[in-house]
Parts: sequence; structure tokens; C-alpha cells
Amino acid sequence: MSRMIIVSNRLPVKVSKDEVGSMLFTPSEGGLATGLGSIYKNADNLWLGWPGLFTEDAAEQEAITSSLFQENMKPVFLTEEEITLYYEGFSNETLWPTFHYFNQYALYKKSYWKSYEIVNQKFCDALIEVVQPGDTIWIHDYQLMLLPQLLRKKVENVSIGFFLHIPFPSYEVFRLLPWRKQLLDGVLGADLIGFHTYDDMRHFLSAASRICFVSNVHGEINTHNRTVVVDSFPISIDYEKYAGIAASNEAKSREIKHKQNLTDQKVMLSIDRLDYSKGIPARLQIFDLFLEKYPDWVGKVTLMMVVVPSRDNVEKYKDLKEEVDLLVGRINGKYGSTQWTPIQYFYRSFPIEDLSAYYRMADVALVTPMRDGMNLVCKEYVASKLDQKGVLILSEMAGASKELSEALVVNPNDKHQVRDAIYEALTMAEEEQMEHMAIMQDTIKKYDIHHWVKMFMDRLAEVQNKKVEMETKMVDKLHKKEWIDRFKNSSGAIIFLDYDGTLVPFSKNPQDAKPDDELHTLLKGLALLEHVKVVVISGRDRHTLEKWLGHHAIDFVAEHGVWSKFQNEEWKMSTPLNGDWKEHIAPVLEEYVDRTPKSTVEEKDFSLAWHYRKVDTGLGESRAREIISHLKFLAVNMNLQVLEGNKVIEIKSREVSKGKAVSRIMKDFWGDFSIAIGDDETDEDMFRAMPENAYTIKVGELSSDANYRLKNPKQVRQLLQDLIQGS
Ligand code: GDG
Repeated sequence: MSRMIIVSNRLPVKVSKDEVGSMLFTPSEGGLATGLGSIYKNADNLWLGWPGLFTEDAAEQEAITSSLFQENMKPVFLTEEEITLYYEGFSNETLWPTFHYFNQYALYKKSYWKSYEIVNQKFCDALIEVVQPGDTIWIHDYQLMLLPQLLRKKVENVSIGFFLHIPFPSYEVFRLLPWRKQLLDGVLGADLIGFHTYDDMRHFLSAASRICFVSNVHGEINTHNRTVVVDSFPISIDYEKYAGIAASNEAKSREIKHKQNLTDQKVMLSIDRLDYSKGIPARLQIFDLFLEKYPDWVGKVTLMMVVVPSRDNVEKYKDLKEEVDLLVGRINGKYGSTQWTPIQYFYRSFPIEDLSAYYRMADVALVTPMRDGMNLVCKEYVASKLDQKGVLILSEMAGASKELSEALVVNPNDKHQVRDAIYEALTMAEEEQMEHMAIMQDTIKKYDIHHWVKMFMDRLAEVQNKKVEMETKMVDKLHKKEWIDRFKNSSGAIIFLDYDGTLVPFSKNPQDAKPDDELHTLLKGLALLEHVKVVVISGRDRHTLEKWLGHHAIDFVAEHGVWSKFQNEEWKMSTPLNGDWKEHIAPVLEEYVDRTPKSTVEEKDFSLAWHYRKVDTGLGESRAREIISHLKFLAVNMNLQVLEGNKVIEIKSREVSKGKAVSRIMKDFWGDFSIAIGDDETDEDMFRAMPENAYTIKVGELSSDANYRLKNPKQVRQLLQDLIQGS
């Protein structure tokens, strides 16, 4: 039976020892543990991760392993040194700052990287002990970016998902990492890669295309003959859980307790882990600015600031803690009185019922990170506002701002804007507060953590189904055996072969894709078979086909069907055509060549092509979109079609297609065996025009109407070789 295995740096429980050495298992209250709880606890499913304690004692490890196994968990034991180098080091001092745009804080240490590689391998080894064919593996976050690829190399027939919980930075920032390519290659081992927002996804695709040279179509990347799907899945919270706790008597009584000395106060709340990405010092400075500009509020509003201790053995975090302590002291000293403390500052964590009480009593939530993958605190605040009274001030740098647009969305670097947003929040009419809160609650209720899990799992299953479908279409030994028999015994056979991407791989310069000796030998071999007719059917111009392949005893279709040449005959036009339109369209394309270095226009007899294979990645694609939209109306009026090929836009008459050319040839064909092989969009017309009993073969992984598949030109050549040899 196929199982689901979740992998994250930490398990959803923390294992520790009490004073007398007995093991304690404390479950995590985090959103991920709740959301995935329903999955990993089911049947034989499993969660794999570090249990949170160091032990090298084999007996102890075994005891922990067997206890955790009862709860569907499997520990990966790490040493203190590994946690220092891989977790605190590479994950938190290299990746974390870079991914949060604090690259000036990033440390590039080889010892960190080495340990990151070792620990990712350790996770891989632990997985291999349990993984079975057909399993689905969902890997989480930046600590395990190498794992998808490591696993892919070791096990076949598993479905691998990866989700990044932090932002993915722009290519310009990501490229600074010395290990950028290894990290991307690692993640690209997955079948589905998820991010919180479209921007993260966009940044990843751009980095993958520039660093690993893999392009994508609508988020689908074709790499090493696999499809990798990239998509955005904004994470959320367990809405019912937070609303439920907020409605509980426990939360209400804690609210009364916490509110005791603040009855005449408006309360503004902030809750974060101690981290420079959260913008805590800037927030304090903004509060100072607010009290300065709006002195009427002195004594009337309290900032409750919960800062949860984190990574405090890392130098940067120690400095940050000192800075925050100093600022709080200064502001409290500057404005405070015996009756009023402007900032109530807690450097500790609280039980969830206390958090809920804080959410309930806060008139304003001030969530102003400099950068945040999503930020769940703002969603928890919204879910806890049962009376819908309260205002959320939310940084546009948090992923959550994309969904919660009814909040007061601010740029945390614009201190004056945030200062004034505080004023607006404190003075907002209740009716307006409720209006905004209701909309945000509807959003979070619908798109909650369970929805997130379902969306990701459904998409992964969809990707997997497509993969299976693709594999069943792959031409295998059995197909070949049957085909060879039929081919050998046929009364007459016809083979249509596209050229670029089918018989030869793509090369940067189209003129370099000349046939090699192996291809010449193959075509010669096919031509020698008496009952076989071979047609090379290409988008290339007739002169090139003639020059490269003209000496073979085969037929040709050039320019997607404009010209054809049968053995011992001259080139002739397949259908009467007029190329007058070219003089109107060529100047448009030339204009794009002027604006786009390294692009070229190719003029064929009855078509024009704009090539952008050598153009700066991204710019070429963007210009191609422009050209298509530019020519949309012109093309219709002139009865032209605009086709997108591999790094080329081609314009030609609507009367021309490979499909029409194939139909004409097939009209006179009397044999009983036909094959068509091609790789791009224009070959789809050819597949559709083939008779029902034909073998149509798509090269590559893009979607297709063909009924079989081969991975690359190498496999195409092998098939042709097998057919020749079998005859
Ligand atoms: C990453 C990304 C992304 C906080 N103080 C206490 C406490 N908390 C809980 C909150 C909330 C969670 O911690 C923090 O949520 P974040 O969204 O900031 O998440 P992170 O774990 O920092 O990290 C982030 C997230 O992954 C999910 O993908 O949103 O952008 O950085 O749930 O309530 N909980 C308790 N006591 C506290 O004092 N019990």
C-alpha cells in the first residue's frame, strides 16, 4: 500500500530528559504539526525528523526510536556538532539571512556547507531504510533542500513533494550563494515544489532558468527528462482551533487577568520570534515616532510586545536582543510615568491560552516584519477576533499580505506611513473594523491549514498520475518487438520524422544542428529498405534540408509543409501560396531585433521566424509575448498563423501545416504501417493527421495527442536502428 512520509528538520514532538533521566515527549503546537497530524498518524504513514535531543548511546537511541515508532515517527539522530554546523550554521546563518534579503549577514563557510551535505545525506539514508515503491514523500523547508535530489537518485517510483516555508529571494540575491547550483539541483529532484506566494515561485523559476538553464511553461519545468511542477500554496492556520480557544472560558478569564491594569488603555499587540527579519527595532522606533507626533495618545495606548527567545547563542541574535532591550528601556524612560508603561515587553513564550487572551484583548495587531514567508500570527489574530472588532496592520513584506488585503497594509521601511497607520487603526470606526475583519475571517476560514494540505496533496497526486500516464506511453521493449514484427512483414511502411529535437538535439545556434555520421548511417539504412518510405518533415527551409540531407533517397517536407520533394523529383510548392504579407510583417520583427540583442529574423519562402535562443533569459520570453500580442490582429487580417516553437516565433500562412502536408502524402499511401515522430507543437498537427492505426510518438514530456513517447533524440535513433536491424 502506498504511504505518506513527511520529512522535516524537527519532529512534531520534542524528546527530552527530566532530572532523573526519564524521557519526556512534548508534542509541538505548531501549525504544521496540527495540519499534518491527520496525515502522519494515519495507518502506516510516518514523520521523519530530528527529535530535539543529543544522544550517542545506542540503547537510548533504540528506546526513543521504538517509542516514537508507536506514534508513527522515526527519529534522525544528529550530533551537537551537526546541529551547530548544519542547523545553526548553514541553515540559519547562511540560508536564512540570504532568503530574507539580509545577505549582508550571511556567512559563507565551507564547514557549514559540508555539514549541510552530510546531514541531508543522513536524512536520505534514514528515509531509504523505510521507503517503498509507490510512497509519497513530502519534504519541508530550507534545512533539507538537497534531500529531494539525493532521494531521487536512490529510489525510483516514488512521488516527492517539497515545500519552502520561507521566502525564495530574487535571483539577484540568491545568486550570491556560493552553493546556489547545488541547492537548486537538490530541490529540482522533487516532482512538485511549493511556495507561499506567486512571487517566491517566480523568483525560483527565474533562478532555476538562469543557474540551471531549465526553462518552464506555466510553472512546468522539463529537466533531465522529468517534469517538475512549481506552484504556490499559501499556508494557513487551523481556524477552528484558534476560534475555539478564543471562545473558551480559559482564554476569557486570562484576558480579564491580563487586562486588569489596562482597562483605560487601547492595546496594540506584537508577537514574534526574536529575529532580525521581524523588524522589531524598527517597530519600536515607529512607536516612538507615533507618540511624538500624536501626544494625545500618550498614556492611552500600550504596546504589548511578546518576543519569543530564539537562536540566542548566535551572535547576530544576541546583538539584536541587546538592541531591543535598549530601545524598550529608552522609550519607556522617555514617555512612561508611574501610572503608565508604554511598552509591556515579554521576552518569553506563553501557553496558547495566553496568546489567545492577548489576541482577544488587542485593539490593534502590529505585524510589521521586514520579510516573512507567510506569517501566521496575523492569521491567528484574525481568527481569534470573535466580535470582529480590531484592526490588523500588516507588512506588505509578509506573504500573508497577498491574502489579507483588507488589513492596513504598510511598507515597514516607511516609518512615517506605519506611524500614521497606527493612528488610523486606533481611531477607526467599529463598523469599518468589523467590515474588514469579516472579509479576512471568511478568507482564512475557507483557506485554512486543512485546505492547504489538501491542495498540496491533490496537486502532488495529479503530477504523479500524469507521470504514470506518461510512463505507460513510453515505448518499451514489448512495443518495439511488436512494431518490428509488423514493420518487417508490412506491405509498405511510411515514417515521418521531424528534424530538430527529434533526430538531433537542440543546439544554441540552429546552424550547428547539422546531421552527424550516425544519423546519416541511419537514414541510409532506412532508405535501403525497399518497402519503406521515409519523409523528413521539418520547419527548416528547403535549402538547408537539401544541403544537409539531400543526397539520401528519402522525401522531404520543408517549412512546415510549404515545400515538398519526393525522390527523383524537384522541390515543389504543396499548395499555391503568396508571400506578399512578408513585407508588412518583416519590419515589425526587425524592430524587435533592434530592441533585443542576439535575436534574429529568419526569412523563409513563405514564412518568417523570430529566433531568441541566444537572447538573455527572460528578456527573450518577454519579447516573444510582446510579438504575439503585437501580431494578434495583423495576423488574423492577413490569414496568417503565429506559432510558438522552441525559442522561436514563426509566422506563416494559415494554409500551411505539417498536418495538411501529411494528409496529402497519406492520400497516396497504400501500405499498412505508419509512424510519425516529433517533439514540438507543430508536430501535433502531424499526429492528428495520421491514420488511426498509426504509431504517433512524442519526443519529450510536453503534453501531446501522440499515443506513444520517447525521451530524447537518442531514443529515437535507437528505435530507428532497431527497426532497421529487425528487417
Ligand atoms: C516559518 C516562516 C511561515 C509565537 N509565540 C508563541 C507562539 N508562537 C507561535 C505563533 C505562530 C508561530 O509561533 C509563529 O508563526 P510564523 O508564521 O511566524 O512561523 P515560523 O515558525 O517562524 O516560520 C513563516 C511559517 O514558517 C509557516 O510556513 O509563516 O513566514 O518563517 O503560530 O502563534 N506559540 C506559543 N507561545 C508563544 O509564546 N504557544
